[in-house]
Amino acid sequence: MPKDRSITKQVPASERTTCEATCQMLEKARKDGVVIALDRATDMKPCPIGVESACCKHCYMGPCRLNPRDPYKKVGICGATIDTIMARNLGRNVATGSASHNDHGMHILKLFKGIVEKKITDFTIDDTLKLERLAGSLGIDTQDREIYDVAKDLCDELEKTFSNVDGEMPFTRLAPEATLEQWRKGGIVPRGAMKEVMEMMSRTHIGCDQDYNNLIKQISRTALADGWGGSMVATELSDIMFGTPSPILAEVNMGVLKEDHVNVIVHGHEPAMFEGMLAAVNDPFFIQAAKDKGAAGINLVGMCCSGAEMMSRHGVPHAGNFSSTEAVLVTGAVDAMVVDIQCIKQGLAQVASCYDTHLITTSDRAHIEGATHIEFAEEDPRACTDQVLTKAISRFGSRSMPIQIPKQIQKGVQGFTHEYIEYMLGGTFRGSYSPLNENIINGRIRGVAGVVGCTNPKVQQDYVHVELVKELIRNDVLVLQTGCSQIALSKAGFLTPEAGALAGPGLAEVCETVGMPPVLGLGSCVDNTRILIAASAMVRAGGLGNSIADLPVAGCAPEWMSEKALAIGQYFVASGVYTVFGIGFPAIAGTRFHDLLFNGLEQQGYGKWGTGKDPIEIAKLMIAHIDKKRRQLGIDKVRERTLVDMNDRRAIAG
Ligand code: NFS
Ligand code: SF4
Repeated sequence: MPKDRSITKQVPASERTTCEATCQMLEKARKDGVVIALDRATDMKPCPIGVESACCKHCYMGPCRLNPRDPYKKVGICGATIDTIMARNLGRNVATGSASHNDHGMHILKLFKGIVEKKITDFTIDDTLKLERLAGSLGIDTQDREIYDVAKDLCDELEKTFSNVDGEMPFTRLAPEATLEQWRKGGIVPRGAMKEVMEMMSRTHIGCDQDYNNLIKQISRTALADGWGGSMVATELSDIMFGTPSPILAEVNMGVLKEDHVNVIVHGHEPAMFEGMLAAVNDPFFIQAAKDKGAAGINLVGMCCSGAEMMSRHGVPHAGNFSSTEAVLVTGAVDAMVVDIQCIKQGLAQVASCYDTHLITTSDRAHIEGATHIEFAEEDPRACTDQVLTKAISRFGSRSMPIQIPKQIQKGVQGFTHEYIEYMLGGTFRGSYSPLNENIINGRIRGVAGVVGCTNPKVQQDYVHVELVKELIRNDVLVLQTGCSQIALSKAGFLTPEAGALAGPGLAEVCETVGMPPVLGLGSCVDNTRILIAASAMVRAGGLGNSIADLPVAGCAPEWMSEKALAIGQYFVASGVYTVFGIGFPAIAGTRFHDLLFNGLEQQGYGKWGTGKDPIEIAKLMIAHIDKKRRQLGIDKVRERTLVDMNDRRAIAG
């Protein structure tokens, strides 16, 4: 394999990350002469034209580069304007992101179908209650029927998510009526995911759709086909097959690795392989095999999104988020890292080879040069998992590397869902979103924010996530989290009821009464759909307007990097949510397309985009939006009164 070229620029490791464990491993990597993304990012100068999406390579007359400082001075050789170019670029980003989540969702559906048809026997239906509830919500008859018959109908219905060429995608029925009407009026109700992604690609070919006002419709439709499509299928069916999470205590950060155990990390996005690994590591045969080599046992640990899912469902420990995946190998303690699809850095292969770790790819859709490929098939999971364990155990037996495991470890409550929020706030007998709405209306909770998404080595790892969430809860904003952001806050200790003390007086009171953290972790990135369903439930519970766009809520991906993040951002915007991206946004401020995204869409009745770099600045934008929505709902005054009352009471008590 070609060696990583050495880098020329370096800054102190502590400037690259606020995660202590990752920092120690970055320092060790440098000593060991190993280069990881956190250092490569310092050395890489991003293209100033590309960073603002001012170039096009959709045909070979170009690539055409426009001047981001004077974007209307030139057009592409075909005559494409800067607005067309930026819209087409965003369209293709969103198409890729939506394709990724829909590909994931299709695989989950295929597994579900295999179970229903009894062709797959290693997995089963775990949550029959959720199955019936979901089927019922889609209009499938569940009365006095065999569970497998209901499941079969659900399969057929959900298949339309991907294969429809017209009509409306099944899960769009779960959106509030006014939101769905808004989509209908705008001509953006998604039909089938394959249709939307294909049309997005076709419309962005040279010489096709060249009006950004028309392109944005397909961009939204393709994004909605992700949020209300493949991602939602993935989450809902994963819950049905592997169990709907409920709050569970789990450990996070590199300290979860154990020197005296065989350490196996699973890093990726599809839960089936991870579930298969979990079954295999509990097999007495392998536990004995590990002991025969002198290990105390086998330690299965997750990373990134499937890690977040396994942590939520089963309390499997989690070693860290996207920016820590190379760093964790530097410990020398990882006997095997098993990966599947998405967000797997190719750089892992080089780092793994330096530390004698087995890097094993398992998906037919994602090989990595230099890694060992052991394909995972749902029909026979053990064929893959057993080979992985055999390799890991043998590597433990012949460990030659010095091992250094950072001590950092943090306990937190994981595994919240929209179902659990309903139950937790509403109580066993009257599970409902009304108490949440009441607390919003009376001002104890100012609003709700979704803080989600990646880490990006362009900025100090976890810094923007943590500082932003701190500021939001301080201002009585309840925070919902997923993905790598949730891991950042877990590491920082915010997913504990004790963190309620860091919240503003209103939110702190609610947290104390209910016994919940001010920051609720909902799982992986596809689980962002839990936020969509929670928002829809809030609308239905009443008192906060008719559509998602009316709610005092806002979203943010503070350290985003992936095309999936853009697809998610756009489906939140199209669903009515103000969505702020940290780091930057691939469009030039001051252009017409930028104005459409950051302003025009809201005027049309959707949400809108925002961007900011500093966490406090981002928090201010989100809170200002929440306050604007409170004003429009006529509940702004109540909050002022409530908080005065609170202070008065405290003064009296003190
Ligand atoms: Ni989401 Fe998960 Fe992390 Fe970002 Fe990647 S792992 S799907 S894309 S980096 S949150
Ligand atoms: Fe240039 Fe137009 Fe070709 Fe894009 S499509 S590369 S703007 S000529």
